[in-house]
Amino acid sequence: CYEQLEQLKKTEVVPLLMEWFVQQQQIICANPTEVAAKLRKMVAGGARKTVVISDFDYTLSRFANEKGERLSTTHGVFDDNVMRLNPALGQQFVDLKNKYYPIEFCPILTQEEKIPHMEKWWGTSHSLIVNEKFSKNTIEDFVRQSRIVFKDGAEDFIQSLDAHNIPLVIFSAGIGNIIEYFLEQKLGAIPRNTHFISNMILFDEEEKACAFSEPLIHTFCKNSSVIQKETSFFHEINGRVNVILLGDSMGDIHMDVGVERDGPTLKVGYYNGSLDDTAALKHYEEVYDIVLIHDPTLDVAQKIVDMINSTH
Ligand code: MG7
Ligand code: MG
Repeated sequence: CYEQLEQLKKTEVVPLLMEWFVQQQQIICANPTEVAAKLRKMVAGGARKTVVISDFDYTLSRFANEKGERLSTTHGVFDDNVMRLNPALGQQFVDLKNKYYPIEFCPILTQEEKIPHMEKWWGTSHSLIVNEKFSKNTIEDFVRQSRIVFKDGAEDFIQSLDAHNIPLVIFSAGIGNIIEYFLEQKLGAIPRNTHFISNMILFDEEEKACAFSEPLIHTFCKNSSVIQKETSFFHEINGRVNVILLGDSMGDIHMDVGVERDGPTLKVGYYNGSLDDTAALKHYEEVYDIVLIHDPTLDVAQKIVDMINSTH
């Protein structure tokens, strides 16, 4: 009975957070009862039972700057920098993007129809990188000069997860090395709690790009099929039954399926599309527990994590 009372006290903070959600215009929560139930379980479990699985491009990183100009994805780092150094090659990257980006977000094609195109896009783009034998140093420089920008509060969010020993799995169909270099440049080092499931550029002994890791991860295969269970961090997330999932695309909603457990996944989705596209927005509301409209911050995820931490 005493224990039950303690649990109850801990979960008393949930209604306060729910109230805050309701007050924020950019937050849509289609089923508040379900969200509150998930949050209560997460608060009761505490930091020890929690893992954060997050996308990187346009989730931890910003979609647009204050002027509304689109910022860069991890792959986009090559479009911009190569255009500057070798316009003919740069144009090839840009042509690929102009051809395949509309297919990725086409509302008519099914995922099955899109997959071969995505494989072609990633495959061609990775071949260009490998054929050019970019060096590790050059790529680090590209990242330094890139238009990848952290969302407001992302640094603090990552550091606070580390401080509370909550693992952060960055699950990205982008390029993992670019994320690593970006974190090193912004945070000084990669926090111990942070792990990557992504496409990694492999370097030869002269530190020149020579291949990409397998299996290839594109937008529509971000699920257990590409997660290697033997990865060293898997023991670390074992027993962490409560998942906070952060994403911005429809391809991000199954990032938790590789983790075996019976706890809840709270899905927080950034919607970067047009507000006029009511069908797309509705779809986001159906698949994500909490939808954040054009939100350039990590405030919501931070508040959830703070709440989980504060009660233990
Ligand atoms: N994305 C995927 N590829 C490319 C590329 O070659 N260039 C650019 N600019 N973007 C690319 O993080 C995954 C996101 O990265 C984009 C091969 C896709 O739009 C994908 O959603
Ligand atoms: Mg993304």
